[in-house]
Amino acid sequence: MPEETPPPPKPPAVPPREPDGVVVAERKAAKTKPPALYQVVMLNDDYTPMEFVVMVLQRYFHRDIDAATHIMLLIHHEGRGVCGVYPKDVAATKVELVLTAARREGHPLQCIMEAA
Ligand code: TYC
Repeated sequence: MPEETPPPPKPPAVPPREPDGVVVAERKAAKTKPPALYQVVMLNDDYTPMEFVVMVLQRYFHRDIDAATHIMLLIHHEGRGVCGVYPKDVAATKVELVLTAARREGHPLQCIMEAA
């Protein structure tokens, strides 16, 4: 019975070479996508002081006093408002920071993130 011949070895994965020895680098299309964005939304309640919400918007969302007051009043009247839009991990960190600060002061402020 004839012996089976093993399959030929695979060629090594090296970049293609021109006859003159020049290595040809192929440009691949970038596989990275822009990060998914999330909006951080603050909800109204009847107990958290307006001044605290304005402070949160200034400290964690880098709003000046006028913008922070505007957003706070919008939340107060509409029930919710967008504080900012960020990549997922940044949005999650901001929610955590806001909730930690609110609980530390004994406020029931609610802050969530939603796909933008
Ligand atoms: N409604 C609150 C009050 O009258 C103020 C407030 C604004 C609370 C925005 C939460 O996300 C909020 N003291």
